Amino acid sequence: MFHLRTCAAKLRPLTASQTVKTFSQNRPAAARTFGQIRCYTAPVAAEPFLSGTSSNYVEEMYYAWLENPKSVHKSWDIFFRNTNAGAPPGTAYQSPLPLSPGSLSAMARARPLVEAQPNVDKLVEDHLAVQSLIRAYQIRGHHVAQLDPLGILDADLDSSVPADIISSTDKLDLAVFKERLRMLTVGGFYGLDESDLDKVFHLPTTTFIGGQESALPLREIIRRLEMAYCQHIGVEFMFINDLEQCQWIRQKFETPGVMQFTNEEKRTLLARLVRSTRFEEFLQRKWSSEKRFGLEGCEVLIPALKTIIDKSSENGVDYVIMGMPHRGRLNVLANVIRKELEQIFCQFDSKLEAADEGSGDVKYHLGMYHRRINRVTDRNITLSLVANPSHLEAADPVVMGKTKAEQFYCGDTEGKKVMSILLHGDAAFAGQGIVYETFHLSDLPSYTTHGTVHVVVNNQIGFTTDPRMARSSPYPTDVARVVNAPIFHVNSDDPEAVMYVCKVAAEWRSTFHKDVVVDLVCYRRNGHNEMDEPMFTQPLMYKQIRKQKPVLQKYAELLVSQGVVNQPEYEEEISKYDKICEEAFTRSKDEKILHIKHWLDSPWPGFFTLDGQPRSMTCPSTGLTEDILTHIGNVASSVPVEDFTIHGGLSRILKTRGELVKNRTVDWALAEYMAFGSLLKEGIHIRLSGQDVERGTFSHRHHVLHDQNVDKRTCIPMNHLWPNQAPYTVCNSSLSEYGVLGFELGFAMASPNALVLWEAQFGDFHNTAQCIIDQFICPGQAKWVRQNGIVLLLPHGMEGMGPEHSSARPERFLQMCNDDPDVLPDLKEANFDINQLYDCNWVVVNCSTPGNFFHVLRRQILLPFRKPLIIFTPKSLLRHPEARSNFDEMLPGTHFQRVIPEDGPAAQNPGNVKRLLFCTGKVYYDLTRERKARDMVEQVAITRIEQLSPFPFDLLLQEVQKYPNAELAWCQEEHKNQGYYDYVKPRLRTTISRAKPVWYAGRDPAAAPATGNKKTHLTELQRLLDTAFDLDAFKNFS
Ligand SMILES: Cc1ncc(C[n+]2csc(CCOP(=O)(O)OP(=O)(O)O)c2C)c(N)n1
Repeated sequence: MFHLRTCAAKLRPLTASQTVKTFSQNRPAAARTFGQIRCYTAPVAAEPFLSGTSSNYVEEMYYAWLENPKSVHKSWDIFFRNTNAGAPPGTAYQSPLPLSPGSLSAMARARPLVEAQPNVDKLVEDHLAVQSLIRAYQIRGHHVAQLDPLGILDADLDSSVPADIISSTDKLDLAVFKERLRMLTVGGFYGLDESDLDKVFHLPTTTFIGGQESALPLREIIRRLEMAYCQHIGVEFMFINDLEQCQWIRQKFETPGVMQFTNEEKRTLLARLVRSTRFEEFLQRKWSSEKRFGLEGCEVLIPALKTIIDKSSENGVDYVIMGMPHRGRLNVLANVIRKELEQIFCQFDSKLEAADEGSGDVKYHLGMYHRRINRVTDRNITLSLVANPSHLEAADPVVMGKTKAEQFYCGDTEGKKVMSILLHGDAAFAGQGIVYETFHLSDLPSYTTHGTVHVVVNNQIGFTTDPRMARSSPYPTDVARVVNAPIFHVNSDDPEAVMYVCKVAAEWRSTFHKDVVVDLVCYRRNGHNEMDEPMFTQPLMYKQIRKQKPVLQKYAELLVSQGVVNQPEYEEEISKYDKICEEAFTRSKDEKILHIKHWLDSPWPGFFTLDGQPRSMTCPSTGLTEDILTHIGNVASSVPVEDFTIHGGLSRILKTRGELVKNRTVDWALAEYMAFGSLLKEGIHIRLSGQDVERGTFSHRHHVLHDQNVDKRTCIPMNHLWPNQAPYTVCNSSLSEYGVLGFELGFAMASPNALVLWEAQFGDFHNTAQCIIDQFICPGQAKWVRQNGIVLLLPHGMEGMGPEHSSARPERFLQMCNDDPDVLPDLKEANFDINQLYDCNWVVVNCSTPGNFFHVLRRQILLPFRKPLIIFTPKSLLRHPEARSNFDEMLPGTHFQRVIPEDGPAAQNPGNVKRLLFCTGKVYYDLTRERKARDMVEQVAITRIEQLSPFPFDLLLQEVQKYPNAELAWCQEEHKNQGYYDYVKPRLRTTISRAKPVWYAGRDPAAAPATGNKKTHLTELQRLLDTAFDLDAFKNFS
């Protein structure tokens, strides 16, 4: 019975008892956080006899009446019936008739206002219906929000109104509204009818539309839901499975009157719109035939971004890293980052000479870094816009990685100081898979940046493609739903609504530290660029656009009509900014030289000289003392914490490591350990990321030990090496190459004093990250004068594993090297090797010994500049008994060997050598084995090229000169059209002034990198070895 009472009390429409009862004690904890205690001012409170002191009595009467209407006095019975039937305020109560003779007949005359018997089932149903209705608006209200400023397309690509929403597109028109309600009633969806509109319903705790009220008439409930969810803001959030977060959003959008702005805020918004609009107009006037990818149609982006930044700055953020595509980029540089206008304008002058090295990039790709005072908060803020290629969305993970690094370096473990904002186009956001990959990094412990604010410039077109042909999802933003990010769609012709959602987005990020999306539904006033004719393909849309009043004009008129500004003030604001532009334009004509370095997104203060040059052009020895090697080796073969049980198999691995150390030897894993461990000692942060890198795909690394008895208890011995060492981060990534490599590239951008490595599971998987390699890593410095020392570890080698998992495609990396195959550099130049490294776009190596691997990793940091390093790493050599290095090869004074010359019997009597074989990587071990088997150690010399690019012309010339009677051959295990042959051959020929042929011993050309048949693999291998050691093999070709 008690249960019935409680339920009934909750679900029934408002009763007298509820007029005086506060429900705060019944609310869940989340509601306590957000809810205000409600005081009931619904119509029945107008009943004259109700007061606080009578509340308990009334309540008791009510419960008694619910159980049995006859148990209470007739007057109460009438009162409760009237109330439940929705009697107007003050009319529910009818005074009881006097108990006098004839009173029975009088009593009989005292009829309730509403005759019907109380029908609890109906009341419960009605109340449930209202709850469902509220929920329907929360879930689907955005589908009917008026988001398109042009009023022609539906932002969700669907013009229908959801069946469970009473609204229509003409929402506040009562006639339409009634019709809709009638339809829902006839269809039986809610079982409500028009007469219910004035009934008062108690509001559930999951809505804030009541404000101070806990109950409202249905008509008002609907009106408020419409105001919250169906105007110019469409809120998508009900997929979030966290009650607190949902309540937070509901409160932000449902609370009546929440979207209020002061006059000061409105004036600031207008001034920002003036700048945004007049900047584009200025460029259009001065350079009408230049591409600039203007913002016209989404001018509100500038105040939107500034609001996000203001609000974030207010919440403690002092560094914002941004990434964005072409649209509006110059405007963002000018009016958000505040790049000097003359620097932007002079980019339009094609006659300016570039002062910096490199090929440069078009103006709407360049990055920027600027520190200034935020005028609204009066706090310092640093803004950085990351340079990006044309490849849409490719910069997303890069921005995230850089943000993570900046957070890491300033100890901002919760993202309170550094944050990122990513801008997107609607077509690109929906179409590019990297967006999804980046979202999936957003909440991973080693990749999270604690929330990114995403802003979509949703101009409802992608170049010439209509959104109905560009995506299958209702909105372009649906991808964000996978990480439970709330999505705020907003009509960008309503600047105040835009400001509001931006404010909420920034607050969301600083409250929950999770991603959030602002979808600015706008239009593109011009073609894709200023030269394009949009009427070819979107005639109707552009007819409408031609009629569309610019948002600045609309908003200015509104503020003038509200008396917030007057016309002269508005015009003054415009001429003030126009003057700023004109003056900057005049100054820009004085610029004679274009400095791309002024457009650097990540300066490395102190690393270079003031002129941006390396501090030296030498590299110290990369060797280490025996003590250091031994210490690292010992830690690498132990468990440096107490009471930690590791797997038995791992104990054996560590024991073997210990024995290697005792024998002053290293294998691949130990060499890597020693390189990392020693750099950590020198204060260099190391970050190794990629799929399964913690253990290592080939189970050789084991940088994270797992306690076999305690769940999730781990130990990273590398972090137990030295008292004041730099931290070591090793992290298994999500199964993404594009996203994760982009992220690590961004991480490496932030500081030169970190060794950042990305390892592919197998080298061939790098091609799903090809865009990062092609657009950033290979040409990054040339385009953006920005160095980057990222290291790619790409397992590579033909081991009979089939076409996949074999080749890291060295030919592709080598084909992209910028050194000239036909020009022999000046080999006598001082520091030839370092100069070569300085001039190259990246370094490509394939080490055949662990010692050389150790040196090249250390050299990466000891060099006075940074270059990307591509390392083809071995698989079978990880455990090959000959692939070991002695400590002597790693002691002080030793270096990375670009070439490892023959040092066997052939080198003792070079004049007798008939053939000099050049090779790289693992095939060296096959060649030496075969040579020994054939007893040809005197006749054939084998020289390993460890650094393929930049090509070691100097050392190879020495090698060739040493064997005057030898014919030269290049041997590789890769197919002829792959591997290194096409890169090495012309360079070897240049080295020897084309005096001799360079023969080829290797597999035939092929489409696939390797055979899928193990036996064929071995046959092919034997054939290439036969060729390599058949001294007559090339006779017929001479
Ligand atoms: C990865 C990639 N594919 C294709 C292009 C060519 N492209 C340049 S802009 C554009 C349309 C982009 O549309 P949207 O993302 O909606 O941005 P908008 O130009 O409308 O602002 C296309 C297809 C590109 N830049 N990048």
